[in-house]
Amino acid sequence: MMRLFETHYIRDYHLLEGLWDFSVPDKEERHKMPVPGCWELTPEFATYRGTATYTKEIDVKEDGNLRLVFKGVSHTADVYFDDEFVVHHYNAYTPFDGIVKNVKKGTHTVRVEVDNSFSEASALHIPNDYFTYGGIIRSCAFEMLGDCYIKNVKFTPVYDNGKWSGKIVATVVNLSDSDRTVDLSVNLCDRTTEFKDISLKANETVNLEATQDYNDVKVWSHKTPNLYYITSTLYENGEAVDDLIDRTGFRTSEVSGKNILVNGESVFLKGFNRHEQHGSVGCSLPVNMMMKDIEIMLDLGCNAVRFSHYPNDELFIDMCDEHGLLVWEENHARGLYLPDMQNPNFEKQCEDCINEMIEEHYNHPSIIIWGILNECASETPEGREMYKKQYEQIKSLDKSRPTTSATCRYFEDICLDLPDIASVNIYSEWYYEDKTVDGDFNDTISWMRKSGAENKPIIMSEFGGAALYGHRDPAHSKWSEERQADIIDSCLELYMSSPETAGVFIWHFADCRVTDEGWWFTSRARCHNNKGIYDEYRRPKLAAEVVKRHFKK
Ligand code: ADA
Repeated sequence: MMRLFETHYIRDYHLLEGLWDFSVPDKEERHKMPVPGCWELTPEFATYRGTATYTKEIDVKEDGNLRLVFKGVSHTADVYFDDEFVVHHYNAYTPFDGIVKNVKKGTHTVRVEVDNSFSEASALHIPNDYFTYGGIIRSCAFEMLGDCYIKNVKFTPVYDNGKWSGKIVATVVNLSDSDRTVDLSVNLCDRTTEFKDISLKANETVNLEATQDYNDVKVWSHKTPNLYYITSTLYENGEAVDDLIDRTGFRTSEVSGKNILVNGESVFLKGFNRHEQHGSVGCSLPVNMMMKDIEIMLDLGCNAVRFSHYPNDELFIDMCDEHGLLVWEENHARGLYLPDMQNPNFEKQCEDCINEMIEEHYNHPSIIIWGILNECASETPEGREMYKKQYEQIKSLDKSRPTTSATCRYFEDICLDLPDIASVNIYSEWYYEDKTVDGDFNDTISWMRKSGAENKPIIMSEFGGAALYGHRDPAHSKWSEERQADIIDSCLELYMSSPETAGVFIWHFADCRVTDEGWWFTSRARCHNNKGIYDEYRRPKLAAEVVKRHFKK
């Protein structure tokens, strides 16, 4: 399942989910591997890190151009069609596609060479405080296209003087070697926007732009998550040849002084950091498990969620759209020091990640904040240049959402002036035993207010402590559920009542598997980050009730 709704009625579209043939180098044996899925679920590959080959036969019913779409392959993919190379992609958490022209009717083979190993070639997936799984972890499909097709339609809602309008940017592609003339209609809400007589040269891609007024619009907000379909249809000689259906909402997201505004109203963000991971299925969650996470968050009184630390499966964003959870989505980078950021592949891999994230997730009303570079080298001049470049890149792609980055470079960060929102991760009473929640908070806020975040919203983007599920101790010792509940209680009590904060994101929703090497191995019991308010199977720890008490207040 790619999305929670039909995306095409005209385009011939086939999911590639199910069992694929799977093999690893130097082993004769072939396996069947579920797609989407992580190979770590198969006992033989529970700890396998390296390359693997996935193959699947497909039946093409008519001659045409074929498009392969992958929502996530962890972490590097080389895709072949009948042994011919189609596309290379890096990053487990962003989608990509590849086109094979003039495919003949009949049986063909799709092969994906997958690699999840760590090396200099991979600047973002490194041994880290979460696990880089292996496999085709998200949905994939093939589509049959005619000569021209609709690549993307992006909608930006605008609210001005009591009226809604919107900007439409549509991308149309001519795959053929001859010039073409097509028409495009984009239907949204009560209006159809027509683009007539679009001239496409051979193999040309064009962007079309229009603004449109909309009447009788029901706004999207976390309280009223009203959604609308954007139905785009492409015509050639009067005949409908392609379509693309997406979903959006009418809402604005901005900052004003120390506040975050959704549709002009100040909102205090209450939520969790969430890794896309589950004890039973790794990083490839089926719809029911994603939905359970949403239900738990809503039950606790959350109105927001931060995707730590990478773009999520779009199915989960669809659910956030439907249930009114406000989303902070960020590019993929966690805890990188300057030498990590100086990896020759780092800048390009970040740039690709931002492009793919914004291009693909642009229309989701739930996404109200774009984030970058969690806990990276924001204390260095070289790091600052990279932060700056990434914020600029985001603004060049989308001016309709504020930006942020979560820092832990206390008293040293030199990047707080760059984003629209300043965010800080503090682990008072956990890593810093000598610091009280109060003292730590006051010092941190007054430093931020003097260092670039004078008059902008501040989000407490991470805080918490570890507890081993089921470990109860009347003495409230560290690693007990009681101690974790105490830390969460004092943090929420203070952060949620302070006029200085615009939101809180608890670290974190559920325990997650981490890399079992180096520092992660020695500091993370069970090779898990145990600061989840739930364990990796979503069993609640004592702190869940504490969160609910504060969030529902
Ligand atoms: C950091 C980081 C998280 C996690 C957390 C922790 O703040 O952003 O990914 O590693 O620390 O548990 O220490």
